[in-house]
This record gives sequence, structure tokens and C-alpha cells, in this order.
Amino acid sequence: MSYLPKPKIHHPQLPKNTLGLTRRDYEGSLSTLCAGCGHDSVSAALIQACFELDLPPHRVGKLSGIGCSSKTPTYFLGPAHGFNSVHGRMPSIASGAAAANRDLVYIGVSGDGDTASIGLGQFIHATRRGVNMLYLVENNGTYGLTKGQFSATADVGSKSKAGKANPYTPIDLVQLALQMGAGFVARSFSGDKEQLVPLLKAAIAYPGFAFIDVISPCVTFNNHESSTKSYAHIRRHDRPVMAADFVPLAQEITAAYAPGDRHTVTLHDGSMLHLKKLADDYDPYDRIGAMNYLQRHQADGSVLTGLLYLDAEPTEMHAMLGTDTTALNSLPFEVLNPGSAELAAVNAALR
Ligand SMILES: Cc1ncc(C[n+]2csc(CCOP(=O)(O)OP(=O)(O)O)c2C)c(N)n1
Ligand code: SF4
Repeated sequence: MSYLPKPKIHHPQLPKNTLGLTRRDYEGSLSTLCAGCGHDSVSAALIQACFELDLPPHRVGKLSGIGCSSKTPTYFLGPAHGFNSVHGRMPSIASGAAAANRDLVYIGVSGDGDTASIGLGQFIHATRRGVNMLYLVENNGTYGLTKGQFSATADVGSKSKAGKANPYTPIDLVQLALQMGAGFVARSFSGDKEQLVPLLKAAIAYPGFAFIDVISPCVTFNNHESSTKSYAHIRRHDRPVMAADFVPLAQEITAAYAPGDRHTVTLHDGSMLHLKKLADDYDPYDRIGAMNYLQRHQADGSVLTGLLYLDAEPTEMHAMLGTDTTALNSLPFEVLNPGSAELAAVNAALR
């Protein structure tokens, strides 16, 4: 993968977090994406979120598939662990890594092609298994890396740069995630850092499968007037239903909200999620209601953003499987490899 290292010089007065790290310590290599690509704004938002969460970068595992979007883990959290897998296979790698070591924070970055086409089955199974991770799709409605074919999330009638209309029904990944049991489901826009950063922080801290679909325009192949994934279209049709502010454990609560319908959810580790309803008729705790609401508003062309669904008591993969609490790399060899007699006993029990 092509990348350019960044100069290591830091300004001495850059603000530091509680680990003594600056925002620059959370950066990666210089991006080689097209100037203006939405994916670079998502990387910047991830850097900001991880810095504000005081995450030790070496305790993070970044996973991706193939695509311009899947290149982005190179551009944030340079010191983190990383695995750039094959096209559409990020969920398998994430599931395996999470099963082997539950002590890392997993951030999977994918594209709409990587997830909604070749990786659709993988995405569905990671969702229903409740892998403890942030699964982020940088959704531009196109295959950017292979030069602008429609992806499966492109809207019917949305036109390619050459003027051809897409005839197919789109796959809505948010609705799919809701249907498959994801406990945290959100949609945002790469151009709305104020909305995206708190959502990312909450999703990273969420103790289960958290899905965020980020509309992230491809300036080279899908940012023209007749595209429904362009900057201009999303700015015109963005309709936030919920504002979220994430307050980590032990941090002074300074969030000030204008009067409105508000609610606070306390997560397992004691951190808090302040929710503020923006649409009067929206309930973020009602999975089926959220699906109906999304479908109704899709019909009028609105792009609903914000936290769309939250299960405050999610069931995560390890709880479902009843696995050991110890990461496999911390177990002694004798436990990991109990020997041929044990294997023979297992085989005999299956005969
Ligand atoms: C098995 C396989 N099939 C096809 C490809 C070609 N390919 C590379 S990236 C890509 C789609 C990328 O689209 P998306 O995931 O939306 O990412 P974007 O580049 O738009 O960010 C395709 C079809 C491949 N690399 N591997
Ligand atoms: S081709 Fe599109 S998705 Fe890929 S880097 Fe350029 S603008 Fe971004």
C-alpha cells in the first residue's frame, strides 16, 4: 500500500490528553487519497475521537478490506495494530481477532462496495454474532478505487458521472444492521465533524457491536449534481433525528444542552451517553420503530442522521459463547495445547 511518512516534529504547545499524548500521536501516514475525499475527514474525526477518549494507540486493532476506504487505517493511529485483509473479509478478521484477544479495542473500516457487495454475508454474520467492535462504513455509493462503478448502496435513479441512471434498489446497511440485531446503529456525514466525533466516541466505548454508516462523498467519481451521495445533496437532505454527546468515566460533565427532550444512558464502564431528541416523533430505543421511521423518510428523500438505535444492555460475542475472560496470548502453552490425549478424548466423544 502506498503511503508517505509524516514529519515527527510536534509543536511544543499542542494540548495533551491524560496519557500525555497530543492529537498528532494519533495520526498515521500522509493520505494519498484524492484531495477533498470524504474518507480523509472520517480519518480526522477518528483521530479526534481516540485522542479525546485517551485511548492508548497500541491497545487498538485497526482492520479493513479493500478499497479507498479500506486504505484509511494507514492514515490514523499509526502505532496501533493493523490488518488490511482481502476484499469484503474484514468482518472475519475482526471476529477472529476479537475472539483471540478481547482486551483490544477493534475498529473495522470498510466501504459500501467492501461491505454491501462482496462482504455482505460477512457483515451480516459479524452483526448477528455481536462482535465487540466499531464497524464503520465510508459510504460513497460507488467503487472509488476501481474508478466509479455503482455500488449496491447507490440510490435508484442516481446518475453516474457519465449520466447513466442506476436501475437497482439500494441496500440500506443501517436497516440491515437493525434487522440483524446490532445494539448501536448510527448514520452520519463526513462533513459533519460535530455530529460524527461524539458518535465515534460512543461507538468505540460501546460494549458490543456498534455500526456507523458515514456518507463520505467520492469527489472524483460521485460528487456531481445528479448523485445522491454528493456533498451538495447530503447538505440539502440531511435530517438529524438525534444528537449524542459522550462523556467518558471520570471526566467532569460539562455538556450543556439547550432545553429539549434529553436522556442519559450509563454504559457498563460508567461512562455516559447524553441523547437529545431532534425529531419529536423519534424513539432511539425502538428497533422496529426505527426501521419504519427510516423507510418512511427514505421515501421523501431525507437522509436521517445521528444515533438511530441504542440497546443499553447489549449481548456481546464472548457472553453468548461463554468464553474465558483471558486473552489467548496470555494463556500458558499447556492450556492452549492440552496434548494428543485430550484431542483423542474429544474425537472419541464425537464418534
Ligand atoms: C476479490 C476482489 N474482487 C474485486 C476487487 C476489485 N475491487 C477493489 S476495491 C473494489 C470496490 C471498492 O469500493 P468500496 O468498498 O465502496 O470502496 P471505495 O474505494 O469507494 O472507498 C473492488 C470491486 C478486488 N480487489 N478483490
Ligand atoms: S477515488 Fe473517490 S473514494 Fe477514492 S480517494 Fe478519490 S475521491 Fe476518495
